[in-house]
Amino acid sequence: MPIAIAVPAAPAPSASGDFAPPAAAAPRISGSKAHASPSMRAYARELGVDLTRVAASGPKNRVMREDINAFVKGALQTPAAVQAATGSGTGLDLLPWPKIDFTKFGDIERKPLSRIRKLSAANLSRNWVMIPAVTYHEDADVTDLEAFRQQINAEQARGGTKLTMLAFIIKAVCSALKKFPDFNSSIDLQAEEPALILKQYCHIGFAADTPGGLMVPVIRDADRKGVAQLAVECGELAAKARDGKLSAAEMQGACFTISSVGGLGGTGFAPIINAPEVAILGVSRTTMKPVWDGSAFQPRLILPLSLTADHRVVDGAAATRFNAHVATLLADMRRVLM
Ligand code: CAO
Repeated sequence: MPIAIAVPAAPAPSASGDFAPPAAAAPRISGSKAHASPSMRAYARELGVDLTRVAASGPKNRVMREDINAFVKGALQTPAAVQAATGSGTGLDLLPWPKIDFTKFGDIERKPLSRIRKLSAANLSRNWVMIPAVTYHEDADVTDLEAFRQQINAEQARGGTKLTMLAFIIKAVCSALKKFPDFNSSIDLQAEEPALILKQYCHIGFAADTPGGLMVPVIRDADRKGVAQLAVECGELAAKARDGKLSAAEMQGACFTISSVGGLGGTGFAPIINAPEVAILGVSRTTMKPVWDGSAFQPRLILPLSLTADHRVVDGAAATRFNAHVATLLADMRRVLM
């Protein structure tokens, strides 16, 4: 059952990502479609700005980057926004960000934020603040899966596709999303009657570490693809992300995201949900651990899974079931066929 939540009175990005400032700050261009270049449309989308509300200053009433910036600044300076930011009992009552002259304490270097980092900072902050998220931890025994993966990779060492752990995890997640459809949804709180939008498709995003910052390419219809194809597509998309060649379309439409830091390390972490998705799976490094089998400790390869889920959509029992199911599938991938 969707739970209605109190949204601050201040202009804030909504669950759907649209920036909805009060009417006073919003010069709507009545009856006309905003005139803007594709890059300005992309910029407005990233910030959640409705372009029809932005006053255009460019030639032929074209919306410029400065117009979008001015709009956002104006919206943040409305009395409602200031009131919420400064503490009225209705907002977050946050202290202003500390303004510190660090040179008082020693030498510093000022490094500008990359474009990706600026954009992801805005999205991550919104998602962190607006989603009541809880992280659930589970261990998956991937001893047999890793042995199988190594065997297949050894067999096709010359020229074949290298199967990655990530590709198997995507496969298992697709299967779990079919069994637990609420995890493949988005919450619509803007409608008169709040509802869940259940998706009949299964596009999976995965976090890719790039020199410019975090990017999330999306594998379309991952549920219809085999592990080898998923491994190939992950490799291609991750390479494109690192080369800065991902198109906007290749980063859109994900139903669920996987953030795997397993190749780097980690024993567990709490990933931030990539709104409007309702859950994200964090994957850390496999380690050999002693597992009690009822009569003796056995060395088993354990993969830590950390599922962060939106508590408005899925409660703890459902999240734990989902996580446990993914772990069961990874322990015996034959179950994906069931
Ligand atoms: N445990 C142990 N080893 C693992 C592992 C795990 N869970 N996952 C991968 N590895 C190993 C792989 O087996 C590989 O070793 P071999 O070459 O010997 O087989 C090695 O780590 C490197 O793997 P990889 O990183 O090239 O490939 P991947 O499929 O694991 O990951 C990608 C691809 C794109 C997810 C990864 O490159 C990446 O960018 N990870 C970081 C994601 C990130 O930043 N997340 C945080 C976002 S904020 O929430």
